[in-house]
Amino acid sequence: MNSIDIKTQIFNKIKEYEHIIILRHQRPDGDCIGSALGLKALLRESFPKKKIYSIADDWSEYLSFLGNDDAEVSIEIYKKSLIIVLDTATKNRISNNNYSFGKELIKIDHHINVEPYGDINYVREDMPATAAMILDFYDSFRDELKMNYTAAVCLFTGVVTDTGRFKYSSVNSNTMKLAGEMLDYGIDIEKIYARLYLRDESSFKLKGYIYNKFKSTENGVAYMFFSRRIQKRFGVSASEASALVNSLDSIKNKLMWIIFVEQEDKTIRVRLRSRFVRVVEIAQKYNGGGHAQASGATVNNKKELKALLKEADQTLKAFKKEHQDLF
Ligand SMILES: [Mn+2]
Repeated sequence: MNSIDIKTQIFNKIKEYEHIIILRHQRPDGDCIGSALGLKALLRESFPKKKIYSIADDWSEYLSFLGNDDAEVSIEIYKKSLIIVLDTATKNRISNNNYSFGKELIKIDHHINVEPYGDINYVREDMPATAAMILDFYDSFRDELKMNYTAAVCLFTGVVTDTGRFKYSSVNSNTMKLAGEMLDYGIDIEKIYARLYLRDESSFKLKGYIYNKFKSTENGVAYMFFSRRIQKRFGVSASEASALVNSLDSIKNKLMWIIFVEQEDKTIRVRLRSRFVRVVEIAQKYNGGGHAQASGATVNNKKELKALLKEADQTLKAFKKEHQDLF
């Protein structure tokens, strides 16, 4: 089915239901909360009589400027609701265990479609952000949908965070045009960026440590391991340490960069990023997945960490051989 047909199908479902519950993934990022609260605001503005909720088990404090989730509702409500799950590749990552009580479920996502768990699955791997998909959805039905300030802040934030501020090749003119249009709703870019990109001093000290201490494999995978001890020494949480993955994103000849963060339970969370070369297949082998060039994984010990690193190195070696024009 082409995308306009799926979008029409989704829009018809939205019109049909009185209750709509919007869900997202665990450990939410800017695109996740931005697209969820953005869609909620868009639908509430457009259909004031409908009951539209966003309900989740966890939250990210730095994104609280986007608004709030709603309180949990009864299972009776779930049973008559349309559930829309955003930005979530697999069922087990949905930040709400009640999703299965919904009457129908729509998956809207831009991660690699390993698990089409919805009654309707609208998955666009070519889109840089779920928020960009919501903006495009709005664009398709703009005669009937009403944008407002809250939705604009949320959707703009979703696009900005998942595109690294419009930096990745999946950004196209439509992404830019629609994100740009959000400025007409009075959003303040300087404030949004201050919320998103200012870091505590401790993060900068740790960044300095990364610049000094990162290592490289033979074929140019830059990487860093953060033990619990280092996290304590710099006074940063595991998620703050993970957020520093892109500190390694602009080193010549290092087309892949990886941050390993030891968790409290001793497992090691892995964030893989790259220019040009795919990393998702590596992540999939280590309990992970995501996007072609931005993925997450988990390894259980140092031995698995080394195996993953070796695989990344070999992938990069093969890639470099085939694409000498890029160097
Ligand atoms: Mn996303």
